[in-house]
Amino acid sequence: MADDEIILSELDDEELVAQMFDDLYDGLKEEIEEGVNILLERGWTPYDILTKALVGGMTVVGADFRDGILFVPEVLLAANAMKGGMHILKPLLAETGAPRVGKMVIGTVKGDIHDIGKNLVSMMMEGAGFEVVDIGINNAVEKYLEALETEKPDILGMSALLTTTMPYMKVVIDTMKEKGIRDDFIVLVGGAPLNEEFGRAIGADAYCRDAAVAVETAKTLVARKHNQPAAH
Ligand code: B12
Repeated sequence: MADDEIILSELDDEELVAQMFDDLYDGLKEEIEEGVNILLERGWTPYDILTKALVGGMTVVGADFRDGILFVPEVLLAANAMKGGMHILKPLLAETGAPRVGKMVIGTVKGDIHDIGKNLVSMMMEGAGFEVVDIGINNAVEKYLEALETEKPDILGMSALLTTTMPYMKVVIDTMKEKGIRDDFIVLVGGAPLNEEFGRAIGADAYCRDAAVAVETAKTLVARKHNQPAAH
């Protein structure tokens, strides 16, 4: 091993990102953290590292999981390595010092434990100046309602990665309607199996395909909400 050990800092940017894809695939958390730090030292923006090195690598993992080449334990290791990298980037992304533009409560729906995408959205929203309250994974409707009541956010964000859990978003929205509070909040939904049509069908304000779109959509809808005369 010692002879052919790869020294990450000796690779050029392109080779390093390719190596990080491999390391993410192999679930090597320390190597991913080292790679992230090297790219930061080389002047890469946190956003580029996140999207080009980490999310890019996770896409490869996702494809092989889908095709039955990787299994849950390996994907868990990859997810853990990804989180190590995200942990370094989080404070840097949130560092923009932008004035608070709004508040969001975000959580993954009941029955679903996928949280990487949700965490990424949280990080990017914080970086754009939003205050984010993350209520975690596997949230029943009561948890969402409780958070809306205590936190009084502008936005509710829901994440689902499984076709079996995405219908639960409608349960949450329908319950909000029953309680007469649906229109008090902007509801954004996301997750790989969703699409715009689904978002419309369940009564969300918008489906966002990635974290960058989530930030843009949130800004637009919050500005619109604040410019509206108060509801009577
Ligand atoms: C990592 C992973 C896991 C990890 C999760 C670790 C973790 N802490 O999150 C583990 C191994 C635990 C796991 C478990 C399972 N998984 Co899984 N998993 C994945 C995988 C490979 C990657 C997901 C990911 O993190 N992507 C990277 C992030 C950045 O992307 P993202 O989540 O899509 O998020 C972006 C957007 O969607 C959007 N977004 C996301 N959420 C939100 C929310 C809001 C409000 C907004 C605005 C935007 C937004 O912005 C994000 C950032 O850009 C996907 C494959 C895939 N292609 O998605 C399968 C996948 C989702 N899993 C799948 C399956 C089947 C499972 C299991 C049932 C496997 C099993 N047999 O046990 C279990 C289910 C456990 C459960 N009850 O939840 C299937 C789902 C199939 C389906 N159609 O339902 C997939 C698609 C793989 C496949 N093709 O078979 N999984």
